[in-house]
Amino acid sequence: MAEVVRESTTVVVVGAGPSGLTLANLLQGAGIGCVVVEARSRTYVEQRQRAGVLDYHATQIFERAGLTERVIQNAKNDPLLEVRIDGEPHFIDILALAGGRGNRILPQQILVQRLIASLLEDGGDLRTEAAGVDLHDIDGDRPRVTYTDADGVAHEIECDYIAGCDGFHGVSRKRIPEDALETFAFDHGIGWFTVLAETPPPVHPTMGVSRHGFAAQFPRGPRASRFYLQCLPDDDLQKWPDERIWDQLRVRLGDENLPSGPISEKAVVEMRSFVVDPMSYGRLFLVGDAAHVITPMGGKGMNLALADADVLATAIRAAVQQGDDKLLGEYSATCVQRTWRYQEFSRWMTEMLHDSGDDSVSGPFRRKLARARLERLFTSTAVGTTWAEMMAGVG
Ligand code: RFL
Repeated sequence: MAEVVRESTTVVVVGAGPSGLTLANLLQGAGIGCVVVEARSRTYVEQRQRAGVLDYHATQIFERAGLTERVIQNAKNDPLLEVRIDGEPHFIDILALAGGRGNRILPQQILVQRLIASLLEDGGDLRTEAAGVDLHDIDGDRPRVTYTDADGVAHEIECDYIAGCDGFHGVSRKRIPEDALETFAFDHGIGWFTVLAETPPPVHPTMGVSRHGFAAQFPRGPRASRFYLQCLPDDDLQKWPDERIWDQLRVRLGDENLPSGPISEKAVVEMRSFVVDPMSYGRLFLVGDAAHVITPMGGKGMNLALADADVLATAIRAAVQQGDDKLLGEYSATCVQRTWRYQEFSRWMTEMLHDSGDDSVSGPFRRKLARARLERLFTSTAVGTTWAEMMAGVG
């Protein structure tokens, strides 16, 4: 029989996305042994473009851990959001309304690159290209993670805790007995067509509301923009040639001079939300997208993942260093509560910004309601503050 390399550590982190890498950095900084096991290559995870904004709450996680310089350096503040309603610009000052607690523009792939560099600089143990990752005895005292490395060598790592940071399609959640989890799923009934293009980023993140449907343009580094266009839930990529994309963006964003540029990615994003409760089982703790998926509206997916990682790191620290399991016992309830607050926020924005434009699905009455809601965002400081605090992740 082929030899199996048997190892032991305190925490095995499954998945090297934003949540797994943040958790690993926090544990390593606290002197807690951990091994990160990632199915993909380092190049792959470092190139994966998705989110672009680190909310204030997430910046504070790195600040408290003394990682600001390594992780957030040169990330610009993101003070204003522009909403173009029928072509008319309206600005909302997130920074001022949230009491100076500002978000930072930091593309997800840059965050991942920096977190990997930081982990390795301090001697962290990151194992990429791990095939057939599996979890065993998650409700026993010494759970195990097994995988085969790129040279075909089988590994078995015994540990105290497993952090399932392997995203929505990962293996961790699937190892929890189905009857131990309650699952909540919601289809928002719309689609978002997303395009990543080499087009100068907007001066401010911009959203367009009009009869033609919702659209948005967000910065992704100094030379690129991510665009979103409301579309049919089952829309066909073939029906979106480049010319139609640029025409629709110009109409919906009310900017006939919007420059076009080479498109490097086109995809239809499923506007679905998903939450499991509880987020833990035995010695397995689900973190980030493994436990909940939120639509991109409001930019909370990555930020919720980082918030979970922070809560779990603090709880593991208390358990390992003070023998106190209380926070670990509360991990799921703490994170699930936060998740629902932000699911509600994302849904609020989705309804407000879609229904107030194209009313072909929701009808004229709901369009008027949504417009009233949208107007209040700009006229009521109380509503603006609530909204800005949620954007900053402190609401
Ligand atoms: P990730 O990023 O999915 O990372 C999971 C990692 O686990 C690995 N993996 C495994 N490893 C070992 N064994 C297995 N069996 C494994 N299975 C999977 C994967 O290779 C991967 O490296 O989860 P994490 O860390 O929880 O982070 C979540 C965020 O990535 C996610 O919430 C955001 O990207 C969502 N999201 C956005 N979030 C925002 O905050 N703001 C945004 O503007 C935003 N825009 C987006 C988004 C997600 C998008 N897509 C493609 C889903 C835009 C898009 C288009």
